[in-house]
Amino acid sequence: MTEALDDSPVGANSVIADGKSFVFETGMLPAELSVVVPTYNEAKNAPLIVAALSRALVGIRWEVVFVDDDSPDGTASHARALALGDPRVRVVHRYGRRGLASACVEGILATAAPYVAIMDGDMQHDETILPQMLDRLSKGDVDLVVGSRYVEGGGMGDWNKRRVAMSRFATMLANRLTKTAIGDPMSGFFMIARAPFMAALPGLSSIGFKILLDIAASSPTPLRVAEVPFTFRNRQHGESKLDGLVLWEYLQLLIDKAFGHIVPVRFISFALVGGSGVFVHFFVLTVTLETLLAINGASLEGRWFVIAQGAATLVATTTNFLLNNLLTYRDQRLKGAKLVWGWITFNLVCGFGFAANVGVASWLYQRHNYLIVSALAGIAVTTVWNYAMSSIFTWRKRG
Ligand SMILES: Nc1nc2c(ncn2[C@@H]2O[C@H](COP(=O)(O)OP(=O)(O)O)[C@@H](O)[C@H]2O)c(=O)[nH]1
Ligand SMILES: [Mg+2]
Repeated sequence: MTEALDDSPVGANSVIADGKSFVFETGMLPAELSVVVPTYNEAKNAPLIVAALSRALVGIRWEVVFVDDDSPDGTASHARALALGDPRVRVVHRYGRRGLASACVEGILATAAPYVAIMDGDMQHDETILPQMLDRLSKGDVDLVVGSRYVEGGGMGDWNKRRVAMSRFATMLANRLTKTAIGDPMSGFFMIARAPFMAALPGLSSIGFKILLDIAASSPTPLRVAEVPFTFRNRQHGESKLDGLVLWEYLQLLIDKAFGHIVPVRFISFALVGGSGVFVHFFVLTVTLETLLAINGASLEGRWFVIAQGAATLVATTTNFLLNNLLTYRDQRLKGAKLVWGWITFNLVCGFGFAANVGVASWLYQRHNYLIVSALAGIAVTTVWNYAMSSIFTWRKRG
């Protein structure tokens, strides 16, 4: 491959990327369009996707990048088998991590194509509009083309009323946040040029499942947007991965976009869970103490308190651990034996955190005598300590 000189012909065997024209040997042309497909348990759908793209993208140099989070149904190895028969198929296999948005980002970063589309791996998105999207985008006057369910001609398939209403509400919130007029900023089906994506990259939260919203909100300049309507189809095989907690993920994304530059959203989540632990603690403490006193009478009250306090601490630490595993570290959720080991390290971390709490609070109290200030300082130190240490020892990122 050689970089084209100004006077060299730009024809079918050349590609323009980063403002430069590259000329290729015929038969070695790289993709101009990369379709990034995040997958989790889509083994049966993967071949359908490849076949559908082959039909829809005749005359376009395309590739598909499946980004699979080590699906239990073996989607990644199915996709690799497809890739052995068709060089346009590529696979990014992630291990020990989950997340739709981060999968899309890594898929886009794994290709050199000047135009990238994001499309679901369950055949719900209508691949036949991809050529129209590419046509629109390659004119160069827009950064982004959204496959939109709301503009005229678009449709929702057979979504139920509640889901449509929820989606419209989320859309309204999103438009406020991005200050970009996208008819359907919640759409998971869109095509973007490389440069505007790279510009948004440093600001991305990569939390949850609304990657388009994330990109639009992170772009340093408002994205120039066009929309192409499509009708949402029904999922071909398998089931939806988006459960009740997607609302929580959406909230996390909004919080990160609003306050993420001040404090990490994970810390906010960790602190909120910690706050819930206080209620759990007092509830268990009261119930245990009342029960012990009712059974044994008021004698030895001091000893019953120690037992009740110990039980409350253990239960509250456990609920904190489980909630953090579910909410704060949803993308790195521990399971099975790792869950047990995580619980042990979390207890150890919190044990030291508790010692630090008492130490700092009593030190301050002895010097200044401000009860509430001392207590709050102790709590703050513990929260930061527990957060930092559990992120290292309990939910350490596997690289
Ligand atoms: N890599 C990856 N893909 C995911 C994850 N969760 C969902 N997906 C994929 O994202 C797409 C949309 O998810 P889906 O469950 O169909 O959501 P729904 O259409 O809103 O019900 C599908 O292709 C899923 O396989 C994830 O954690 N990691
Ligand atoms: Mg789907």
